[in-house]
Amino acid sequence: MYRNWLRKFPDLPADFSALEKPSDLAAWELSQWLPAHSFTLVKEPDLGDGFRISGSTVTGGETGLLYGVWALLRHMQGGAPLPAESSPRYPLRMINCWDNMDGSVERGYAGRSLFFEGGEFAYDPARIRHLARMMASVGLNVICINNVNVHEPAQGLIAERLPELSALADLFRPFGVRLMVSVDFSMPLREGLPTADPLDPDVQAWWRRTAEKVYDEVPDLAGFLVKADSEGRPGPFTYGRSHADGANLLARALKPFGGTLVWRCFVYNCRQDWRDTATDRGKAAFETYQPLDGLFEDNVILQVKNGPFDFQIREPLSPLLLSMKKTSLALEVQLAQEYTGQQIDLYTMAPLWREIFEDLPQENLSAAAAVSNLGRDENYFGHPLAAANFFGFGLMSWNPDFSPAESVAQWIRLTYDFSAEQADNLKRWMLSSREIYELYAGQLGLCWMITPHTHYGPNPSGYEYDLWGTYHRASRDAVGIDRTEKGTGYISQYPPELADRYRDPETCPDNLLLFFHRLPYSFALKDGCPLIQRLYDDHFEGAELAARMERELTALPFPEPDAGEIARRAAKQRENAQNWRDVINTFFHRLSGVPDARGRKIYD
Ligand code: GCV
Repeated sequence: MYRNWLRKFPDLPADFSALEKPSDLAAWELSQWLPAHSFTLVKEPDLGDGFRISGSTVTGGETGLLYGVWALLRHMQGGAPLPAESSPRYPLRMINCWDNMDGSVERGYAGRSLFFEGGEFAYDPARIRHLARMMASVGLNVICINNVNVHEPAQGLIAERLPELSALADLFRPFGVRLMVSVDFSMPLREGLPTADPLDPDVQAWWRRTAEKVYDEVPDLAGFLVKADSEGRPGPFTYGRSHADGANLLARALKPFGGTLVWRCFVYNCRQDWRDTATDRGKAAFETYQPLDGLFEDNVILQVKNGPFDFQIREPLSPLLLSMKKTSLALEVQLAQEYTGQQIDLYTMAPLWREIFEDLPQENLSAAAAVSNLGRDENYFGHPLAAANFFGFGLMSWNPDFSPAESVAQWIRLTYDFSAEQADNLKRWMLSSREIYELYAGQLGLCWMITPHTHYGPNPSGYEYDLWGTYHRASRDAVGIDRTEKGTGYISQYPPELADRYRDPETCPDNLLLFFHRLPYSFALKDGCPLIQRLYDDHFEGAELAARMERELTALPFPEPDAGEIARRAAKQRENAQNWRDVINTFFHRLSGVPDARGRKIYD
């Protein structure tokens, strides 16, 4: 079996009868590596996920022992610095799978579902255990197995499918990984009630009974995840109720069992008229949730995407993450490279998360969630190097101060037997891959130049006259959207210091300029370069770098099957980058009529 960064570790045993809990597994992992007597494991339940390593003793809670052992193993095998003690910043470190029970994966780029096929549970227990081991090795502790768009028969996961859910939970349990399920807000209707109104006593009783049955079968279920009133999903708005009413309904049902209700804040009008320039989709989440701050039960976590839109190449931090002082929050990022090359183009995310975490107040952030990039492909991730995103997310949701460079270096050392020079070369390309992608696929904070629906490849007018609220409004003279108070007013959702910084194009960082401002093509950027010239230059440079990256990556001695997978993807990325360059440059050239100052080829 393909083992990713665990390839140098021994196989898991076939018989798990003696490995029921994380501390058992901690002892087993250690015994494979070190003579049994050289390390002692001491359980100190109060430490929970945390651990201490001193001399030849690892002390930790039930799960802490397993994380402590993995810290030790990553140190020995991957050269990671060994902490004397450590505990995670966020109690919940979650992977959100968007897997459907028909076996498809929404926005999945690594094959079909690892859990489902043909409307049924269908998995290889050995692969599930391996996935759980990968999660444990980097401190991840929750996996939501089904799509937030809950299509039948997935509603049944909390009804007639409970025994199967329980069997899957058993596989994850020894690794300290708890299951979560996405549930449909209108579930009571499916079960014969006339309404799903959160204030209806019968509906409340129905959810309480359901939670009881669920926890009878899966006593350590982490909780429910809900996408409501979003992109056609049912929700409390149908009944004229608020999202606090909706979330609290489920939270109260889960509370007696210690369950958490994770409620996504991806709510916006997806039927906008492009002619309406006053409505700004970016404002929607803040407008819906900020007035509800303080009204949620204490086992509710509001899960907020990192930016106000939808995992675009560059977005500012969502103002909602900066403004909910009395509510627990989860940061949601996307490992699946929906808008960032779909696990064909190389796009290493740790530098992006560093920026996000740097700006994020930590006080009420209690969880980090990542939309999964997993699938049934042999290597789980499609692009072999996309595994580093899963790995890095684990390390950075344990410790958001973790260095992106160290996370990538550690992953390379664990995964490949490279010389220091080869490893450095790979690390350099991985760490610059995000900027390279940004150069050719969307710079200066310009969003939505992508092909609608598939979200792959350039199509600068594709979303422009559509109903999704996704516009760049490029014209003959100018491009971008004025989001200051003179425009849509989005900027006023930020705390004053940040709003001041973004408001003035002179102080707004260039990489977000067209997100916040509508500017003429002649506008001089910080280095004096006219905006239109920067658009051209970046696209030429991005395509050149993608070509160079292909040459250098394919010169590295990757083992098979990685070598072939990487070469195929790097060649496709080179073609993609050229296509983006030509389509976007021609688009702006036709609009503006401004020639490239350096006389390079732009198609008419
Ligand atoms: C799961 C975007 C994606 C959808 C996804 C949605 C979400 O709109 O394109 O596929 O649905 O985000 O995050 O809920």
